[in-house]
Amino acid sequence: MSEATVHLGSGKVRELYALDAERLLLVASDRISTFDVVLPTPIPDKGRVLTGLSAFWFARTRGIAPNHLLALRDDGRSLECRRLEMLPVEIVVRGYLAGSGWKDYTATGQVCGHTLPAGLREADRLPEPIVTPATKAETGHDLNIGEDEAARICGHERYAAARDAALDLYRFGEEHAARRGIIVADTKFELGVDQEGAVVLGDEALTPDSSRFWPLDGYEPGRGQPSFDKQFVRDWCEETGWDKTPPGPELPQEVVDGTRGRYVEAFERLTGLPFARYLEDPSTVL
Ligand code: Q0N
Repeated sequence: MSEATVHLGSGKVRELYALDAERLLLVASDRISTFDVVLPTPIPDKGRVLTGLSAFWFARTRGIAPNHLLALRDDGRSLECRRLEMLPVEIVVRGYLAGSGWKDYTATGQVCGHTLPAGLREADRLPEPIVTPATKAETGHDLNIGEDEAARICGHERYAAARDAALDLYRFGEEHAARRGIIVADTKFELGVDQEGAVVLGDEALTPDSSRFWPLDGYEPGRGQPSFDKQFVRDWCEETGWDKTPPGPELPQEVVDGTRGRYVEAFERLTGLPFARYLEDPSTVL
């Protein structure tokens, strides 16, 4: 990495640096988290898979919404990005009934203020995708809020632009992925505002870390679906009897290898490119 690169912060699995007044560097590590805990064992190339997928989507969705991508670095795990003023809410789009959405629906028939038809089963596809904004709570956990509250926080016009962009991006990604055997059950977008006041897509987009990916093969509503990428890790962690508080367990080699294979498979299915070609020349995804 270059000269005066200032570290701005760490996410669970990514690092953020300032390059200059206008540009940031987002670096994806090979760390993996499960049940909200970062495990001590990395998954080789996971950061490259996520960065390559984000860059792929950014390049293909420019016409749907502008995004912060300036350059994909030759290391395959770093994105140079435009600095934005980030909106203080995350935009979650859900096309299927899973996770907290399914929980809320069973209790109230609603998901974050959206009334849904009666009789839906766990993992069912929704009649239309819905937007369920969230804020970062003090604990670092996401707190679901209504769209009305998100509009008050962001400003009504900015929120409407962010919501419309998020819905269009999800519809594009979900359709593309389904044709390649992956269900994008839901996904989280982070958007910001640029110097000209335009609402711009930031962060990562439509990756397995920011989304729920399910294999289309074997999809069966009425039960929880296996995670496309993390199921081996979750299953193995459950078998060990780990109580899901830090520190997490070291993963055995077969779980590391199986999980790396799933990330690479997601990359190859979605991009249509051999991952080996990405490693030789990351710009092949652009
Ligand atoms: C920004 N976050 C939260 C890396 C990701 N383009 C941007 N301009 C200004 N700020 C941000 C971005 C972006 N993307 C986004 N923090 C600052 C997500 N981070 C968490 C840490 O890991």
